[in-house]
Amino acid sequence: MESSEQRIKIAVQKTGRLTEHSQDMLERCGLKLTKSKDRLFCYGENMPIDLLLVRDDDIPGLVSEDVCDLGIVGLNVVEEKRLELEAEGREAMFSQVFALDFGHCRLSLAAPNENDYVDINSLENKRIATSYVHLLNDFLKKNSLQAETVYFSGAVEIAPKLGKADYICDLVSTGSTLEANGMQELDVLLDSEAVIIQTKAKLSDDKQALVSRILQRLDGVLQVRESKYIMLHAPRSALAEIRDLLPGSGLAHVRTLEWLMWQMGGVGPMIGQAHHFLFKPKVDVPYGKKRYHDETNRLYKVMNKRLDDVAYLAGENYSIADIATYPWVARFPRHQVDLNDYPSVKRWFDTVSERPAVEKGMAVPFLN
Ligand code: PRT
Ligand code: ZN
Repeated sequence: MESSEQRIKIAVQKTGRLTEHSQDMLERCGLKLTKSKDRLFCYGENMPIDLLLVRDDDIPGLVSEDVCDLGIVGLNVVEEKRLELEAEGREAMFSQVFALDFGHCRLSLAAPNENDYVDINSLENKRIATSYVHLLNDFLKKNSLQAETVYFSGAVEIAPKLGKADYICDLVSTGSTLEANGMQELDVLLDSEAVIIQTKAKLSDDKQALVSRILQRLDGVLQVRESKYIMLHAPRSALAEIRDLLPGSGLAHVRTLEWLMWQMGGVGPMIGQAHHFLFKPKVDVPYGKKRYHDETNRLYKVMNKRLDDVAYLAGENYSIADIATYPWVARFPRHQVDLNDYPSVKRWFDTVSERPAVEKGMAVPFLN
């Protein structure tokens, strides 16, 4: 049997936002895991690799102190630890290997909706609540700003309400926590996602070979994920553009999916029925005509209201939600809607119609 020194130890979050993804990625690398009874470890059954299940904040330290060889943790935590060690005059004994494309969030400055923030200079002499003291101080120092950092270990968003701070500096992903607390995001200090870090301590040749193998497999898992986009029959060169159409995280992601689902559950099926009853029907069914014509108009009302406020369905950017909805709206004569009754839909329709790719797509002959 191998001694525990020959096994690779990877520190991963015990319970939290990164837990499931971290284990999932390692399992995709072919690692079969069993949890220990005390739930502090996962043993690799088919490879000499074990997971140490810990609080995310402890991960950079465990890797730095060579208790673990690798760690999976948010870049926000890694950078905070690196700056903390630096402040103590110590070097971080870990290096960041690569990003893992999950756990996306950003460390942002935010304030209650009524604020007089213009730019970062507005922070001068203000109080800022955060759990990320080192990252915030580093940002202030780099911008030659004087401000008071107020440490909060959690629930940073309530600091202004408690009168403890003017601004906050906290992680944001969808933005809904800020919204629910009547706050707005002002500036981004750091874009973060889960990363894998490796100890700087020298490993035995066997261990280093194993570490290299696992890193190589992780990289492979990431590439397979990318190739899923390519399976949409899109060339690799179009990847970035496709990602913009279906944003991978944050509020834009949620809104895009919401409006795409709205198209799939409402526009497609209901307007499809309207066409069935209204356009060259084989049998005249007044009930069906009225039911689906009314429903179509209701959907147009929803769409018009949305487009009163934003340029495109998902927000300020063109997305897959517009691409999915546009061809239905383009058949407005078939479902007997006058676009002039819905001015914002008309404005959106005209804008989208002018896109060269849309023109090209709509020029493909339509056969019914
Ligand atoms: O117990 P332990 O210390 O391990 O867990 P934890 O509570 O410190 O961490 P956890 O599980 O909340 O987050 C782990 C890591 O996930 C973080 O270090 C980030 O790298 C990443 N991550 C991604 C996030 C978020 N998104 C996130 N939205 N971490 C925290 N949040 C919080 C944020 O602090 C705020 O309170 O969620 C709220 C905002 O979310 P939205 O979606 O409303 O904007
Ligand atoms: Zn934590």
